[in-house]
Amino acid sequence: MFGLTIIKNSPVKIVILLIAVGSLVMTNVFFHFALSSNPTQSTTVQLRPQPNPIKSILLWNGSGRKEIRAFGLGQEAFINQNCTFTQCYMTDNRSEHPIEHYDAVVVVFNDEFTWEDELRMPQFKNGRNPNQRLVFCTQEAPVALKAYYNMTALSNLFNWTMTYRTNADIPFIYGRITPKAGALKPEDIARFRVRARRPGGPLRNKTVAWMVSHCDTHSQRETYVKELSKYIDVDIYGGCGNLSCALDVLHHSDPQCYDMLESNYKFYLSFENALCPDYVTEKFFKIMGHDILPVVYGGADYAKHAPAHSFIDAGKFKPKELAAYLKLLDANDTLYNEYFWWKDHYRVEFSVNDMSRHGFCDLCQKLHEPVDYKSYKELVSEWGDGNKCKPFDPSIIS
Ligand SMILES: *[C@@H]1O[C@H](CO)[C@@H](O)[C@H](O)[C@H]1NC(C)=O
Ligand SMILES: *[C@@H]1O[C@H](CO)[C@@H](O)[C@H](O)[C@H]1NC(C)=O
Ligand SMILES: *[C@@H]1O[C@H](CO)[C@@H](O)[C@H](O)[C@H]1NC(C)=O
Ligand SMILES: *[C@@H]1O[C@H](CO)[C@@H](O)[C@H](O)[C@H]1NC(C)=O
Ligand SMILES: *[C@@H]1O[C@H](CO)[C@@H](O)[C@H](O)[C@H]1NC(C)=O
Ligand SMILES: *[C@@H]1O[C@H](CO)[C@@H](O)[C@H](O)[C@H]1NC(C)=O
Ligand SMILES: *[C@@H]1O[C@H](CO)[C@@H](O)[C@H](O)[C@H]1NC(C)=O
Ligand SMILES: CC(=O)N[C@H]1CO[C@H](CO)[C@@H](O)[C@@H]1O
Repeated sequence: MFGLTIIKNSPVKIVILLIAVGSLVMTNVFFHFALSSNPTQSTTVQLRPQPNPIKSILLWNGSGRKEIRAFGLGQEAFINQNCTFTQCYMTDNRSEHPIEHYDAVVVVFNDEFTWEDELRMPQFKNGRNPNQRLVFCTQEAPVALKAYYNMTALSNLFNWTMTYRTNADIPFIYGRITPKAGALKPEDIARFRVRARRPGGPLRNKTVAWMVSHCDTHSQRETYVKELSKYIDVDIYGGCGNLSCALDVLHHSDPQCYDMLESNYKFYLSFENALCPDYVTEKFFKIMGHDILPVVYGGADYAKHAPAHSFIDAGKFKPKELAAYLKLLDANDTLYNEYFWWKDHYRVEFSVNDMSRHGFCDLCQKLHEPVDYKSYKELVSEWGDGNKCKPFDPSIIS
């Protein structure tokens, strides 16, 4: 858990707060006019101040990254993305207003930033605006960030987290698998599983595929796969193997690659590069969106992210046992097909657009909730040296 400080409001503080909030509401209303280029609209709003003034968000950095860029900027982005709350305005232009002006400042943390400017934290020359939220935003695992940031130096700075963690203030997750029509009852699930056993489905004569570009990882998935491939054929695509399916394979974004996988292979290795709590990425969700059975290896509790009996957890097997189990499923369509029982009853979201839309729509909504003071005393215990990522367990291959 993060060191969490909720500032309790004494009655006197509440009065001060109300005055502060009141004046801020006015400032925001006028800021709203400033944004509007339509003079008649400004006049109307001036006479009838809106109950929900526009909340302003500064994207401090990272606006060039695809998972951020996918959302867009301005207020139009919130409207075009069909957010429930559209009364927000987002910019990545640090010169538009002094930093303390914004209701939220989003700082993106990433391990692919190369310029010093991308890694630099905002400076508050005029002091912090006590009502402003500084948002720690990342989709990376702590072990990836460690080399780039000194998390110890980021104490008492951030108010909210926007990450893939289940305890994030604003969920920024790689995908979601949701029932199409309400929760399913256990008896429905049992019935669907029996029905899924029927023969059919594509005839595929290859077993295991893996697309991978990072060959030396914290999770040492490569060690597991090396052992696994002694017992079953594993076709490796991308930078770490000798197969390739499209130029774009490194970015896992070419749809043709997925069509190729789907028509040739029965299993796909959705192996994460780090074994960290809740860290389950598009490597899993994207495969769940296709007709191929994922074998997972990661630090998340996958049962929280996907229906029962919809994936195979490599962490529960030694490589040799896993190979034997995959061969059993390969030889028995009844058993293999059962893993697809859920397909007609759930919707899978896995795209960068979905991730971005949910994240920023939720951020806007949360900015409209009553002010609840919160700040992270430290980030080290979750995102720095104290992170809960597990090292590779060598006993799994012995
Ligand atoms: C928003 O809704 C409109 C109308 O239903 C639809 O055409 C559009 O694709 C939606 N946009 C997104 C990003 O979902
Ligand atoms: C950023 O905002 C400043 C001040 O409004 C403006 O002069 C400048 O042109 C903007 N930059 C971009 C890239 O839009
Ligand atoms: C990280 O920041 C802390 C606190 O500001 C400082 O004491 C420490 O020396 C820094 N560590 C490194 C490696 O720079
Ligand atoms: C696998 O199927 C492909 C066509 O789908 C076929 O060309 C190939 O010969 C088959 N390989 C084996 C070993 O059966
Ligand atoms: C790819 O590598 C594997 C083992 O490393 C080898 O058995 C296989 O023949 C290679 N395939 C090609 C097409 O070079
Ligand atoms: C496949 O597995 C099912 C369920 O365990 C079993 O009833 C069936 O006999 C198996 N089929 C073959 C061909 O082994
Ligand atoms: C955000 O965190 C800062 C630093 O801890 C704090 O001073 C400020 O009151 C917090 N603001 C909100 C709205 O929680
Ligand atoms: C990667 C990225 O988007 N970096 C941006 C961080 O924010 C500054 C200020 O808006 C931009 O100049 C960088 O390009």
